[in-house]
Amino acid sequence: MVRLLDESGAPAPGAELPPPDDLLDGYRRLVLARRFNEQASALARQGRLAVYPSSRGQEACQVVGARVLAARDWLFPTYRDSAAVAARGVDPVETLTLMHGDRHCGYDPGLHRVAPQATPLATHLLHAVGVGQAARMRGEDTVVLALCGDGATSEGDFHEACNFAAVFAAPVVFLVQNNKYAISVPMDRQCVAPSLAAKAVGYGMPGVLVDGNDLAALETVLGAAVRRARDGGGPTLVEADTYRLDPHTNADDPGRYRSAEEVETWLARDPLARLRNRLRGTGRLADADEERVHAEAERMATRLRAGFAETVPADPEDLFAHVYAVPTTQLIEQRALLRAELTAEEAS
Ligand SMILES: Cc1ncc(C[n+]2csc(CCOP(=O)(O)OP(=O)(O)O)c2C)c(N)n1
Repeated sequence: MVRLLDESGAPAPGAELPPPDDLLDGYRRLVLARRFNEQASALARQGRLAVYPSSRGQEACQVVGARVLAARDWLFPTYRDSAAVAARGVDPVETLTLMHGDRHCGYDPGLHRVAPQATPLATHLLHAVGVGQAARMRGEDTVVLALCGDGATSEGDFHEACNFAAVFAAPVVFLVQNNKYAISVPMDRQCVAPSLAAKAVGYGMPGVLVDGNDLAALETVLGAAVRRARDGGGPTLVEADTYRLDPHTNADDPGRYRSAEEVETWLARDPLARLRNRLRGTGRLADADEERVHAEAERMATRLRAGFAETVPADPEDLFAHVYAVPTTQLIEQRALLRAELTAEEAS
């Protein structure tokens, strides 16, 4: 496993770290992502968001895409990757529009080069490969970073995306955030290969296992994979060893499938504390820097609270409005049933 900074923030022997200014920017992004996760989780608890799948603990994986991708590249995120979307420069309120329960993703994917967050597991990996391959056929040097979880690697779509990308040398980097659980399903019920990165051998592409809580290692590994894809070298499968500290979503009770001790173990590997220790220890992160970063994070959190302070009444019939251009007979029947029930309820 590639690791450049150990859990205390000390460099591994012989480690070539990214330049200090890059680490400092990485730390700023980690603090923003952590605050984003905390604020979004609080909004979900208050009923201001319909749901929030938090990436607390996985922030290093979330923010590194923003540092390794160029403006012309594409990010393909899942429902877990709101912090990655925000890190890419999408307005935080627009980012959470989908989690608020709206029918659209809240931002312009073409403008930001960020696909809508995918809820169906792994389907977006095929879209990512298609976008990468199309860009290549047009002679562009665009790279696509496609995110997914460990559970998604058991889907047929994951296999098809990896195989197609490898055969056609599509400019795609697959980043699997192995956070150890697919809701309640642990890794040993998901896969018995030596690692998820090892699956790359079967597709004929490089596979790299990296410490997903070590921003320096992630930046180095993903940076190299992006350069390789841009230079026509084809895809790379990167597995990031990380952990979801929060429940799967606000509707999950993780106490039913994992121990408090296990969570404690991973709290000690926190990606923020590790990088902070390194930066403080080398004198690169002064008190004033910390204050500035935390003030920026608070401004972002205030903006999120303001953005979701109002509850806009929803029309229940909207459920049927954007499914098909021409609604099916079943949908028309269901809409009539709902209308009748709501009218009867109002009358009683
Ligand atoms: C095709 C499909 N099957 C099932 C689900 C239901 N589902 C939602 S999240 C989830 C677990 C996914 O785990 P993983 O890929 O490890 O990602 P994580 O949530 O841990 O980030 C499942 C099975 C789904 N969204 N899509």
